[in-house]
Amino acid sequence: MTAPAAGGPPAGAGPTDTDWAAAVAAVRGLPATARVLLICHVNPDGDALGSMLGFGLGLRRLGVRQLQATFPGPPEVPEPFRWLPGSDLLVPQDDAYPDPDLVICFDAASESRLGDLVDRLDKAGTALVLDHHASNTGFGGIHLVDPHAAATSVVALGLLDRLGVTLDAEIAACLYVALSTDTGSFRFEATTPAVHELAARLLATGISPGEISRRIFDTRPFGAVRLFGEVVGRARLEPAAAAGHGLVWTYATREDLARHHQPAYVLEALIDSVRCTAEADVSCVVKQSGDAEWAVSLRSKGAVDVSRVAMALGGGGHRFAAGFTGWGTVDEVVERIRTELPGALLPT
Ligand SMILES: [Mn+2]
Repeated sequence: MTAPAAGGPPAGAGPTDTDWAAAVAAVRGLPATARVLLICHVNPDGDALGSMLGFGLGLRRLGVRQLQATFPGPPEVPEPFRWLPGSDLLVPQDDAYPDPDLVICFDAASESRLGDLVDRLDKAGTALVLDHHASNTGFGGIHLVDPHAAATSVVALGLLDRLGVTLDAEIAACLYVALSTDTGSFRFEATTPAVHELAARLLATGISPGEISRRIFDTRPFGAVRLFGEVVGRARLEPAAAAGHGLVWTYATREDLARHHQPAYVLEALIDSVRCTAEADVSCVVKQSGDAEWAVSLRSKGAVDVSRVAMALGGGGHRFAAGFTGWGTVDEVVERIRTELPGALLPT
């Protein structure tokens, strides 16, 4: 895991006036010929893509002409997000400016989430980081990291406002996708009054929350429905784990995906089908990402700080939603989680 860089944000504190001013100056000071590259984390989710593309549309409104957006790995955007306004900004990572004047990074807690794009941070004239993970390692040059923000899109809109960009329906659709995915459709603890006030601002542009929700949460191929049936059917409940708070977990292999002809992104929603288990505070989904490599998602209902578990195992995230990459067999990965759980109990 990357050590916190000197000058990184102190844990828990949001951006200062100085940080905001530096970010505004970095954008306003761009010459007309500047090349701006927007990047986000690997396996981009609604917040990563929505914040990045919504902000990109804002930059376009400000007159930035040489503008690209990209993310590490294969360039395919998960089907539920392909309609997002601003998707024409996306380029495959190999086509992204090798040495942009400004790089802006969205929703990535550490450089390890940026894959091969991490070199752009070093080669860019200025690197601006927008994020909301408390575990953010402080990489990059200018930090707008607010651990109290429900989504990176909250930070993105804060910067767009300070840049004088007028919110329109296209920008709002992107930011609404980001906000609604990271708050679990406004169900999670992070859904503060400020979140609803922000949602109201976005909805006031005329976007349709019903249509957006249907597209991103409620539309899946039938093969994904069958796949979920199998994978949820093999879930295991361990009531004694986490000092009696309980653990429920399941796993999905690449073979499971192939058998049902499904792309990996459909498994993003799997954790929601598992975490409803009443008898477990902690839920876990282990998804195969390589021969002996697994992408692990962790959720907690409040008794356990799963970001501590994830950080102990090389990942990061939020107190009640975190993840890491595990190696070995499924049983080995789950055993490591079991071992970390008692040390991650929150005070009652
Ligand atoms: Mn996020």
